[in-house]
Order: sequence, then structure tokens, then C-alpha cells
Amino acid sequence: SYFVTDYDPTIEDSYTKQCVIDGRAARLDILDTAGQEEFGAMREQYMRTGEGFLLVFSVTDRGSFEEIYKFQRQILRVKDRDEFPMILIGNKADLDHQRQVTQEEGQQLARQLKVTYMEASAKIRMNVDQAFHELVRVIRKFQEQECPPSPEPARKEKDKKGCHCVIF
Ligand SMILES: Nc1nc2c(ncn2[C@@H]2O[C@H](COP(=O)(O)OP(=O)(O)OP(=O)(O)O)[C@@H](O)[C@H]2O)c(=O)[nH]1
Ligand SMILES: [Mg+2]
Repeated sequence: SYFVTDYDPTIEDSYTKQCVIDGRAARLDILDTAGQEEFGAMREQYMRTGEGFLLVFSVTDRGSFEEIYKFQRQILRVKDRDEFPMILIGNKADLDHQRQVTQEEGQQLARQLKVTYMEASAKIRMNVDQAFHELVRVIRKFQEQECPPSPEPARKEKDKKGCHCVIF
């Protein structure tokens, strides 16, 4: 909810936020992870625990865009899935004059990865909340497909805790 001007490389930060998305309460446990290769050792661990991923690159940094594909492959491999909840975000959309990646290229990669593409700016707070909300929608849809709620009358006492979908 606030923009930091300095560059302070992330090792690992976590945040929680409660919000209502499409009329349903959600608790977001957000893990902000390191982009820098030096901190890459923890990557597979957080990929294992994540229920959904925002893949964020900077539209002013071609290198960050080119890394996305490999991160997506790694997530799918760790999850052992062909698809998993993810959104592709092109950040720093406010710096249009420094662009190294066009909107069309972002969209093209998203089509290839079978995910939604959004451009965002942390600085002018464009599509920031929307990106998280959209990811929650994708996660909900995915989890309902994986584990549809059993119809109420058929539900047995032992099932009432809900459906556990952690599959390794
Ligand atoms: N103009 C502009 N600058 C931004 C935007 N988002 C981040 N920045 C700046 O870009 C620099 C890097 O931002 P960070 O959020 O620290 O980058 P990061 O990707 O988290 O970096 P790592 O933690 O090393 O992975 C900082 O100086 C930010 O102020 C944006 O949307 N627009
Ligand atoms: Mg960071």
C-alpha cells in the first residue's frame, strides 16, 4: 500500500491482508521473494508451498522478462502439474519512455504460458490490488476444480473439516 523509492533487495518478506473479493472473504498470505540469483536456494521451497504465483517482470528490463519462462517451468515441475494458478505482471508501466518490452510481447508470453497478463505500476498504484484479486479468483477456480465442495446433504460428519488438496 505504499511505494518505496529506494532499491532494497528482498531476501524474503511476508505480509498478510484480509479482504473481500467477489463477496467472499479472503486472507492473503503474501510471500515476497528474492529476484536476485544469490538468494535462489529457497526458491523450490516457496514454490512447493505457494497456492498461486504472481510472476512479475519489469517492462523496462528485458532480462527480467526473459527469466519468466524458466520460473514458470520450475513452478510446474515442482508442482508436477501442466497448469497452476499464476498471473503474469509487467510492472513499471509508468516508465513508458524506458520500455524494453511491449504490451504485445507481454500478452504473447502470457498466451504461451496460458495465464492472464496485466500491466501494473507500483509507483502510480495501477493494477496493484487488481493483480492480487485476479490471482485469488484464479486460485479459487483452480481449487474448486481440483476439489469441488461435496453437496451439503451428502456430506458426512468426517468430511466436514473440508477438502485437503495438498498433493505431492
Ligand atoms: N517508476 C517505477 N519504479 C518502480 C516501480 N516498482 C518498483 N520501482 C522501483 O524499482 C526499484 C526496484 O524495486 P523493488 O521492488 O525493490 O524490486 P524487486 O524486483 O523487488 O527487487 P528484488 O527484491 O531484488 O527482487 C526501486 O527503486 C523501486 O522504487 C514502478 O512501478 N514504477
Ligand atoms: Mg523485492
